[in-house]
Amino acid sequence: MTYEEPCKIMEGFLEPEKCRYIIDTYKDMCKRSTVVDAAGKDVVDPARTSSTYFMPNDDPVIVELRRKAAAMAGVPESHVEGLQLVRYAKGEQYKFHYDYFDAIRHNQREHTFLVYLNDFELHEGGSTIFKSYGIKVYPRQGRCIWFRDMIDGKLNEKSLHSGEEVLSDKIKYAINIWIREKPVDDYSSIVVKPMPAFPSAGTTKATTATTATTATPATPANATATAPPLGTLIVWALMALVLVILVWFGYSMFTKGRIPKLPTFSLPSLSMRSFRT
Ligand SMILES: O=C(O)CCC(=O)C(=O)O
Repeated sequence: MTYEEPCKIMEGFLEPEKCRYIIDTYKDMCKRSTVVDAAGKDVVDPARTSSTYFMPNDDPVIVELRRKAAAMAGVPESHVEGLQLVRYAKGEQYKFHYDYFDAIRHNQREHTFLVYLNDFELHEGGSTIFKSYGIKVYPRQGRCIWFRDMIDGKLNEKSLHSGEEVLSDKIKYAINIWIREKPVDDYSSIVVKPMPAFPSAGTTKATTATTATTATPATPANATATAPPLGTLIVWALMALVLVILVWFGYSMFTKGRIPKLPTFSLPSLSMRSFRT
């Protein structure tokens, strides 16, 4: 099966009993959804009011879904992110957005597979709307939409989409399967690890365009200056001493052709008389 523009809609991507299993097993794990902000940080945002949960990769149903999506996209399974269960109650939605990142450009999302786990009728809301494509897809149990976040190495701006507000008392459930350009566990290419003394990425405030132009102090305010331990200082001092002696010996051999004479120290001669009583 191959991808076709603008997006591919596949019925029966996941069997009904597996859809039911995912809902029953993981629905209570969902917490308020976040979005990735311009600095690459997960933040709560009024644009996305659903709840979500990243499901375990070793669940056999999840394993099967990961393999299936990776095979269709023609990439190794390592490019698939953790699968995210999405849950919308009445009044919840996800306004128009892209699935690709603004901040993380070196391992972008290339594909999205959105799998619906239950049915919604026209009057119940909960559809997925693609503005540029003029498409509104309603949830059907097991239906999957596959769309491209990148095409030919470029961000696909036509992939702008929204999760329409749920209008009924029914809960909408779906699974996000996002596939990246590179293996997802290659964290070294995604996150630059902070030095131990520096604040961790999770506690850093997002930098706005205005503050970004102000000079950055050479040392972060809350970096702690730690002196090397005493043992290290002693080893350094001994190594410096050995180095001085070697240079001195080398210099003497080179200029005088012999090893240097060690300085002699003579104690002042003590008068016996001073011991007399
Ligand atoms: O719920 C939907 O229909 C869309 C979900 C979505 O766009 C997302 O979670 O990124």
